[in-house]
Amino acid sequence: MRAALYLAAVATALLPATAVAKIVHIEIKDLVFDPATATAAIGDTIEWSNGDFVAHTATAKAAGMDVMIPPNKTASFVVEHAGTIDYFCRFHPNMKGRLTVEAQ
Ligand SMILES: [Cu+2]
Repeated sequence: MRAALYLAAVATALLPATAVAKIVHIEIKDLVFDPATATAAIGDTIEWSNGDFVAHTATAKAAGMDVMIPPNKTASFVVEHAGTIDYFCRFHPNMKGRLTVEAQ
């Protein structure tokens, strides 16, 4: 029991507070990403919820991200690099979004 408590304490101490990844939610409704611009940190999960009856994608203008989001489903992507990701929907190119990924 004592050993278990010790290990738990060590594990907690080894995790920097900033390492707690979060989920950034983006809704899709009526062919719009909402919010259109979002900020995340490296390691965070971006989660798109598609409220439309048609499929969408979150596709980076540059390479590195191409997420299919079926109708009435949720899809996610873990951001692993700092920088700006401009993305759009391959099926509806007027749908645009931007992710700003901060180093920490
Ligand atoms: Cu679309």
